[in-house]
Amino acid sequence: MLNSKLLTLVLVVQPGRVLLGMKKRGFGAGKWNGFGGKVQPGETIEDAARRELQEESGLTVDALEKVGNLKFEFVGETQLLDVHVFRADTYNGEPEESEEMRPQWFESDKIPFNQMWADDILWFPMMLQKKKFAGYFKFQGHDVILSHTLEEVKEL
Ligand code: 6U4
Repeated sequence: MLNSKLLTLVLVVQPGRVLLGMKKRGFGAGKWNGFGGKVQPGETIEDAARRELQEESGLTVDALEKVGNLKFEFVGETQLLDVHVFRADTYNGEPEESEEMRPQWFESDKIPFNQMWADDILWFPMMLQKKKFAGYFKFQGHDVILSHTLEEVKEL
């Protein structure tokens, strides 16, 4: 049995554009990604998503919509990542660079998938269309997907 680590990922979406952050350190450094991190003891997953978004981008949000659940296995590692993906369509404040992330808006048809996690190009279209999805990805290293499943779901 693999034990799993709960993580959050928030995509801030505006008409025609998406906010991503360049990860400056830690897991996934050098990639553009949504904002998120580990759920802490005593915190709900949604609270963690709000906290990480605020810490990494400076933005606060009222409503977060649950859009996806992605599980990642890395060959040779015993811990599975269980990533809960949220979408925010409204936000307060202005994006600000943090120690961890450098935020930047991207037009929805110019998302830099070649500098993102390899799974993102597969589920971003569903996220942008407000479809809910669940997926499982088996990675070799950080760049190669050996196998995966991904499906649209009614409930998360
Ligand atoms: P700290 O404690 O800040 O050093 P760190 O090791 O940097 O933690 P953290 O907490 O930023 O990791 O969490 C990793 C982030 O990357 C989470 O938001 C989930 C996200 N993530 C992990 N694998 C991903 C993948 N394959 N595709 C994706 N996001 C992923 O889009």
